[in-house]
Amino acid sequence: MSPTITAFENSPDRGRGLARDMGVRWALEEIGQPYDVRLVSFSEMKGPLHRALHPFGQIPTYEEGGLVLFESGAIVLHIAERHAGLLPDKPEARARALAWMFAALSTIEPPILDLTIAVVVEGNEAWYEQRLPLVKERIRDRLREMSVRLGDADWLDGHFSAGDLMMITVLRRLKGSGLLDEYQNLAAYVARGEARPAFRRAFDAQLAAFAATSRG
Ligand code: GTB
Repeated sequence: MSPTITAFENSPDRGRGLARDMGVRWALEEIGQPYDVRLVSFSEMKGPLHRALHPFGQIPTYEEGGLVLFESGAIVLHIAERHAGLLPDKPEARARALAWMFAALSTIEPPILDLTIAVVVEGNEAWYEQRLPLVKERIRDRLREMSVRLGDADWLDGHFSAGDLMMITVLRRLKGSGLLDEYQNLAAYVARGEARPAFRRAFDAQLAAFAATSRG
């Protein structure tokens, strides 16, 4: 039986593949696992049926037989652990790929989320213009470090892994800020991920869902 994931019925990213179902879709496409998508509205997300799947009333969720998961990182890890292709077989390389997954979510993503919050929520505050450069500088600090580590490699640790998938998914949220383009090798790294056929399929699927729901 195919797993079912949830995604926004009408994504605020307008089909740019920036919501967190994108990484899950990409992981499923990488391993060739067909999946169903249930689109949920904001009010459904906060209702009891969805909260039974997701304690915080968010997307994505993942249902597979009796298993229900939330948190995109945990879902990608679950998928990667059960299918070949997203995690190396050798224990040490596998541990390093997991470290990059965690680095994406707990080291790189927080300052990026700060920027989203600053722009979306704090734009009218008197101190917004003063704070924005500080928020951006914290992102630059991390990008600089990532850029040095990646160097001229294609992927973070040899072959493409769930670590790259998570990292690229997180870095894509900087699209539109111009920050990623300040680090040529990181911009190329993200473009390399986006060029993968599995990414394209996942992206096209979420875009088609957005187009269908926003049409009428
Ligand atoms: N840590 C959780 C995970 O990784 O799964 C976070 C899940 C989460 O933040 N989900 C968001 C959500 O459900 C959607 S993806 N929000 C509704 C709510 O909390 O009430 C975040 C997101 C939203 C919009 C854009 N965008 O417009 O570009 C990008 C990302």
